[in-house]
This record gives sequence, C-alpha cells and structure tokens, in this order.
Amino acid sequence: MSSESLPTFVVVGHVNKGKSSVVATLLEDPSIPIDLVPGTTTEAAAYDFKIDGKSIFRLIDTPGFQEAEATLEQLKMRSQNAGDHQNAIRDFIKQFDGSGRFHDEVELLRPLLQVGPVGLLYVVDASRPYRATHEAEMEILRWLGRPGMALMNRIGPEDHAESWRPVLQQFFSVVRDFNAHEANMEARLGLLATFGELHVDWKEPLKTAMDSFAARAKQRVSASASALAQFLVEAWSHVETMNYTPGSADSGANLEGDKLSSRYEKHLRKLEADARRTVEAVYGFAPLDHLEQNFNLTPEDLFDQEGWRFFGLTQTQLTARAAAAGGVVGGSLELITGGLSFGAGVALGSAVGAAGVWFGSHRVAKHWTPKHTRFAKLFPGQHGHMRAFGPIANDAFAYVLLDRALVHLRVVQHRAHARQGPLNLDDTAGFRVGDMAAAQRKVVDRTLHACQSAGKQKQNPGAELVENLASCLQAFAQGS
Ligand SMILES: Nc1nc2c(ncn2[C@@H]2O[C@H](COP(=O)(O)OP(=O)(O)OP(=O)(O)O)[C@@H](O)[C@H]2O)c(=O)[nH]1
Ligand SMILES: [Mg+2]
Repeated sequence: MSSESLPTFVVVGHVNKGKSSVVATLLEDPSIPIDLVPGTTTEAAAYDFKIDGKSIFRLIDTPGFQEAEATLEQLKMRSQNAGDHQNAIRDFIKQFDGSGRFHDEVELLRPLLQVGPVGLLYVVDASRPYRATHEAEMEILRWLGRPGMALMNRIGPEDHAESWRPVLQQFFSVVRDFNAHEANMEARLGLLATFGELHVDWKEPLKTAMDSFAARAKQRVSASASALAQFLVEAWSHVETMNYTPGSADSGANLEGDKLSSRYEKHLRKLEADARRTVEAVYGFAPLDHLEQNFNLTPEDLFDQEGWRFFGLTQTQLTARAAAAGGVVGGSLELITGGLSFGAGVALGSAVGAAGVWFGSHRVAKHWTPKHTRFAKLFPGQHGHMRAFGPIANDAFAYVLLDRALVHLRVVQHRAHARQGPLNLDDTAGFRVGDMAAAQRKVVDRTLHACQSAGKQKQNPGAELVENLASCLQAFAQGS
C-alpha cells in the first residue's frame, strides 16, 4: 500500500490529555514516551502497525494544543470564508514553522494537511469538566474538513462525560469512550473497527489489523502457557543436593538443613522470577516492577506460610490436603526431632496437618539424609556424604506456585501498553487454580504427582508432561 493510501489517523488534543497513551495502547507499544509532565511529545511522530514488515495502518502522535485561541485568531486573520480555511492553515504553518512561535500547533496541524485521506482522533480527558477554551481547538480541527472522531479518555477518577458529549457531538460524527489505561482487547478492536468506518477504503485494512491483533493475543497466551508449564515442572520436581564432610564444623543436621533449604528456596524464587520475565517479554513489556502486598506477605517471601492462605485453595481445602500430605510431612518431622521413629513421625505429621498448622518451611519439601532408609535407593552411589531437599512434598505449596503464576499472567495479559508503574498483583479475583474446571485440575494434579516422583528418582520429568500442562494452562487462560 502506498503511503498516500495507507489509512492514517492523526491523534490530536489539548496538551497532556492522553494522546500518546492512546497510541501506545492501540499499537501495544510500551516504548512510546508518556509522562505526567505536560508537553512530553514535542514533535509529530508516525507509528505504523505492520504485518510481516508491511504497513497496515498508521497513527501519528502529535504535541498538544498549547495556544488554541491565539492560533484561531491567526487563522481568522488569514481567511475570508469557509472556502479558504485550508489555505489559511497552510499560510499559518508557513509563517510560523521554525520561528519558535506556535511550535506545537504547527507540528500538530502539518500532518493533517498531507495529501490523501487522513483521519483525525481528538482526545479529551472527560475526568475534567469541559471548558470553553477547548472550543477553539475543535473549531480549528473543523477547518481541516477531515473525517474524525472524539475519544473521551479518563485520567482521573471523576466523570464529566455529560458536559463533554453534547459539545463533541457538534464537531464530530463519532464520539466514543476510550480509557487509554484500562482498554481491554474488545475495546481496542472495537475502536479499530470504527476507524475502518471513517473512509470507504479503510474497512479492509483495519479488519486485517484486527485479525492480526486477535491472532497475536492467542499466540501470546500459548507462549506464556508453555513458559509457565516449563517453570512449574522444573519447580515441582526440583531437588537441591549438597555434599558434606562428616564431622566438619558445620555438618550438624540443622545447620546444613537450613543451608540446603535456603538454597532450595532461592532456586525456586529464581525460577519464578525468570518465568515472570518471560511472560512479560512475550507481551512486549520490558521487565516490570511488581506490587504485591498481599501476594508476598513478608516482603518477597514466597516461603511465608501465611501467604498461602491467599492462594487457590480455601482453608478447608488446604487443611484436607495437609491431612492427606501428613505422611510426607511426618517424614521430615522425624529429621527435625531426631528421635522419633518413622511410624510415630507419620502419625504426628498427620495430626499436625489436620489441626490446620499447615506447612512450616521445613516441610515444603522433604529433607533427605543418609539416615533415611530410602536414601540409598533414591540417590544410588551416594554413601553418607550428601543431603537432599525436595521435591515439593505437599500439593498445597505446589498450588501456591501455580496460583502466583496464573495471577501474574492474567495481570500482564490485561495490562494496557500505555500503563505506567508497577504491575499490581493484588488484584487477583477469579484466576486461580480453584477456578479451574475439574478436568483441568486433574491434569494439574497428575502433572504434579509425576513431577514429584520424577524428582525423587532424579529423572527428567519429560517434554510430554510439560506440553500437556501447557495445553491445560492455555485453555484456562484463554477461557478467562
Ligand atoms: N489513570 C490514567 N492516566 C492516564 C490515562 N491516559 C493518560 N494518563 C496519564 O496522563 C499523563 C499524560 O499522558 P500522555 O499520554 O503523555 O498525554 P499526552 O496527551 O500525550 O501529553 P503531551 O504529549 O504532553 O501533550 C500521563 O501521566 C499518563 O500516565 C488514563 O486513561 N488513565
Ligand atoms: Mg504525548
């Protein structure tokens, strides 16, 4: 498509009302400069949406109106009647271009004079009341005679749309609500469809663009689900091992156990952080900061048992699972107390679990030492000089990791690309493992148990397991 016939939309409006935010969100491009300081955009800049290197449509971001009333005065001085409005604008640009006067108005008007059809998007902040000074802006835009629409953005919490609407309708045939920081996929595609209505030749290319955005969304869910499945299978099967010299100063069981469990925790945290980065990159974001007050209870403490309450399973479900997992929990109690027989440990573990004292960090995973009768079988060739921690010994903790991953994916998935600041992970309703269909839960359970046995046997859980879990997570994430 030649650049003359490329559907082109110039985004204009008062300074600091969200013009660049509209461009960033529509094009899913977080690199476009956005700032609370007025006058961030100083030059007109064209951004093309491309498929396989071919431009499909173009948005032109512009500086905001700074002196609309004075500009309109200048234009009126150059015009006799409606027949010469565009010439008056041309004269205005010619006179002030490069002079330092009316810099922003010259920059924003120039792209609207280009040859061929050009659409105009007038962005207002409907969280602030309409003021008569905006009328000069709309009057100038009317002089251009371009097909256009008004977008009511909301920067603040108030809503003054009703003071804006009757005025906007006098100048624009289409007036739409569009919140640049909240717009979901449906709102974005809806707006692109409206763009397609502005000119007879634009419908088809805009439809192509919409299909491409929808396909990209699907592909992103699929790539994220694969990354999460890979992470979970690794985390659920991970076993941290440590060699030690018997009789050395720090070979006491507790000291070494602490060292080993903290290495295990560190490894799981790193796996989680890497998976988050991957998902953020899949969605086109540079690594994001995370706001997670509820998500991590003590700062960034994935291993704080209080935090588990927040995730997936209800307290009753957790307690039931704790009872079921008690046998394994008992196994590690034996180590901690030292003197208990395995049988007594199992009994105590079940009792502790059922009582709702869920899982202390020592019980996240089993701590194996050569004292365990199964040690030699699990770690053949190791004779008393190695300890191991893992794999995850209780399902609830495994589910905590899954929930955290799902919540993160959902928040990234719905984040508008204009959005500034950290990712808020505390807004998490309706996207946890507890919301999965029974069949999906079954896949998750099966995968978890396969990972646990693979981990215990020091085997690789296998690509098929990862793929099955990925398909399950993809179906869940797409359905939400
Ligand atoms: N909460 C919220 N803030 C927004 C929204 N749109 C824009 N903002 C904020 O408003 C400020 C200005 O946004 P920009 O997109 O840079 O506005 P602009 O019209 O391009 O500004 P200039 O280039 O300076 O004319 C930034 O701090 C944005 O984060 C929105 O929909 N919701
Ligand atoms: Mg801007």
